[in-house]
Amino acid sequence: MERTFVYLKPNTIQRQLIGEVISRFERKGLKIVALKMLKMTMEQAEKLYKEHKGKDFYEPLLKFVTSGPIVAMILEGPRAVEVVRHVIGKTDPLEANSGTIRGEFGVTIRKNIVHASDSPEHAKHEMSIFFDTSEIVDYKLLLEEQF
Ligand code: FUP
Repeated sequence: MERTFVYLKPNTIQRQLIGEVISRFERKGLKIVALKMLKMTMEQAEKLYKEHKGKDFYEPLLKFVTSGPIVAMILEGPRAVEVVRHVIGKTDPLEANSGTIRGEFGVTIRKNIVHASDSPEHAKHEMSIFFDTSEIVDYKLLLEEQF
């Protein structure tokens, strides 16, 4: 089993798409093991996006992600990192396949609906920015073996 970090961006909350997006992860068979709404601090945003520091989109990106509430979660499942990246689609909603979350609901690259870790190593680091280990719930889904 693998875990990955996901958050719904401020425009997703403003567009009232929280349920719509989360239901896609549930329907895929991923298990939610941590979930909360929060306002990302500038410190959290800087840690999360440190590899983009200096790029032209860095400052507007930080301003956007700290502009309003987000919904952060940890999803668990077999190959969860890759599965979630597949479900959300490519970074630019124009390139994301229809059927993916970004392909269905996104328009611009900055406001691309949702973030998900791109490797198990990044997932561990990103989870630690937003969650204390005591906030992660260990439980079984009765239907887990169906996936
Ligand atoms: P992803 O891993 O798919 O979220 O994509 P990246 O790590 O490449 O980019 C992180 C975030 O920066 C994206 F979600 C949106 C934003 N971004 C821009 O605003 N402009 C760009 O040209 C590239 C990325």
